[in-house]
Parts: sequence; structure tokens; C-alpha cells
Amino acid sequence: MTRRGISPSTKPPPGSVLPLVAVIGMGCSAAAVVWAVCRAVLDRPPAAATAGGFGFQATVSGPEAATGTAPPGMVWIPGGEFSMGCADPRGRPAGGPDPMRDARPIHRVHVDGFWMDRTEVTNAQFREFVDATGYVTIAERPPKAEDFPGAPPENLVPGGLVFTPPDGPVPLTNHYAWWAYVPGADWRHPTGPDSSIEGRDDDPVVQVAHDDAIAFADWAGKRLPTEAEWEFAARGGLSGSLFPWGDDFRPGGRFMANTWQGVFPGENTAADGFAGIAPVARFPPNAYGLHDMAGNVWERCADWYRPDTYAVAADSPVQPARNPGGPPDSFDPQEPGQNKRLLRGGSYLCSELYCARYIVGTRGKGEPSSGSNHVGFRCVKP
Ligand SMILES: [Ca+2]
Repeated sequence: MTRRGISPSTKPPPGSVLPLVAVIGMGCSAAAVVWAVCRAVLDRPPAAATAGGFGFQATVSGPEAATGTAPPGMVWIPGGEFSMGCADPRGRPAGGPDPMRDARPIHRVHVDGFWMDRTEVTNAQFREFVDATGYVTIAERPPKAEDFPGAPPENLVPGGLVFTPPDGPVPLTNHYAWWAYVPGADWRHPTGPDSSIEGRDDDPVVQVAHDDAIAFADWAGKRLPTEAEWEFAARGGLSGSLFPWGDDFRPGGRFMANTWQGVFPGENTAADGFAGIAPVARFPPNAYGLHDMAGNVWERCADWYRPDTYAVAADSPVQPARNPGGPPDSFDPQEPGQNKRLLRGGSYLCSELYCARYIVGTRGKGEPSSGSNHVGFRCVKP
């Protein structure tokens, strides 16, 4: 489904019911990209896991060398063949409670080389795009009544989803408890009309929907990465590691990513230095020179989400898959009426108690036509 129905590519299928409660009515279920982990609490952790888990083979970097000069702010990702996916991380340090079943089987994938933005797209970069084109993001456009049948007119106002921590403990199975639809939230006002990005030029832009990201990428002569490209890049040539830098979440005690410390969602100790979004590149890059491939903000990928994507790929007679672009459609059994796009990398809201999707092989998903204040993007260029 689309929130505003502006793009044929993300139009809901005929007869689909736009889940009003998701965005306009009650707040957030559709667009809150954090994974519910109901299933996880029912599962028992594995007895043991080896580093990286089973099924990984070495990454073989492609022969393609970069041609020409690097585009500004981009680094060359050599491409090659790698093992894509995630072993069950439960029981590992910072492994979280979710078995991550949709990230298996681990399977071999080839991607061609490409350029990738060294960081998430920043507010300053997005402002340059808006200044040049006059582009108005989806969060700034009034929702159309026909897209939200039955919605009270007072709810048909521009806005976005904002993380709104509760005052006290809440069950982690109900993400309504910490997401709110906030009128007036947009990329210039990430948490609502009284907020601002003044002095935050280097923060990743948020409150941008999938089509907003594509519009930026088109203007910049780039595109969104496929999920396979994103994971190949995030792994930085390592094979089967838990994180973009290796298997130790805090090597030498050092924080390597902006995630959540404390008891999510009410207690945020910000031990890593950032209670919310961090300016880009405040944490070390991976071996390819990419910053913030774990944590900070989720990053949009081009692919549709399905939980069986990897199973289909592993069963294909053509091995390894070459430059896969994901399935032709979306299905999320947790919210069957909604189309979802891939999100990767987790955000500053990810915690080992909830949604440990800073783990490099894990997958996220999000309703594409809504913005929120923990989803951004970066681009690639062939
Ligand atoms: Ca943090």
C-alpha cells in the first residue's frame, strides 16, 4: 500500500484495504519499521552458535576495478560473490531475541561492482536537492481522502511517524506504544512542527518516503541499492561476521555504531554518545570505507520485502544468483494487506533487547509511503 498513492510502482493491488489505522488513524502500525518480535519470545535460543554461524563461505571480491575518479562522497565496492544471510544470532553477544528466520537460508550471491555513498544522505544534501528542484516530500503533502476511506477529516493532515517513548514500561510486542503519527513532522521538522534541522546539516535526512528517496537519487544520477548490493557492501569483504566490522560488538570496549543502550523503549542511556540520530560518520567505517552501515538510521533498499526471498533464491537452478533485485511483489505475513520495501542496517532505536537488526545479515521492512524519524537512505551508482 502507499500512504499517498502517488506512484504506480507502489500502488496497492486492486481490492487491497488501506490500513487506515496504520498511519492516519491510530498512528503507526503500518509504517513502524521495527520488527515485531512476538515469535521470538516463543522460541528457545539455540544451544550454541559458532562465529558467524554455519553456511558461510569466503567472500570472493570481483575483478572489477574502479574506472575513473570516485564521484564525490562515494567509495568503490568491488563486487564479487559472497554468502548472504544471517545465522540465528540468539545467544550471541548483542544477538537479540529474534531468530531472524527471513534471513535464511544463507546462500551465495554475485553482485557487480558499484559506487556507494560513503554515508547516509544528509540534511544538507537533501536540502540541495529540494532547493534545486522544488521537490515536496510525501510527508509534506496533504493525504487524499480517497486514499484513506473513512478517515476523519481532521486526520488528513501532512505529517510523519515519530518515536515517542512511553513514560513507563510497556510490552515489547506492541509498537503502538512508542510510535505516533505527528502532524507537521517532515524532513525539516523530524519530530514535529516545533523541531528543526538547524545546525544538523550532517545528520542523515529522515521523514523521507521510498519515492522521496528515489526522487533524490534520480536527481543525483544515482539509485537505491538492491538488498544484495547493500549487504555485500556492509560486510566489507568479511564473510559471516555479525557486524560490518567483525564479530565483537564493542571491540576493545569501543562503540562502533549508534544503537540503543538501556531498557528499550523507556530508558535511553546514550552510552554511545547519542540518544537520537548521530551526524554521519561519527563511528569508524568498515573495510570498504562505509560509515554507519549498522545503526543510526535504517537505510532504504530498492527491493520488495518477502520472508521467502532467500528460500526462493537458494532453490533456483541458477547459482549463484547474479545481481538479484528481489521478488516481483511484496508479502508480509505479519501485515498481509501491506506492501513492504526492504530496509537494512537498523537504527539508533535498535537494542539487544529488541530488534537487533544492526546485525549485518538481518533484514528489516517498511511500508514505503510513510516517513519516520529513524529511516533514511544512501545511494549507489553503477
Ligand atoms: Ca545511541
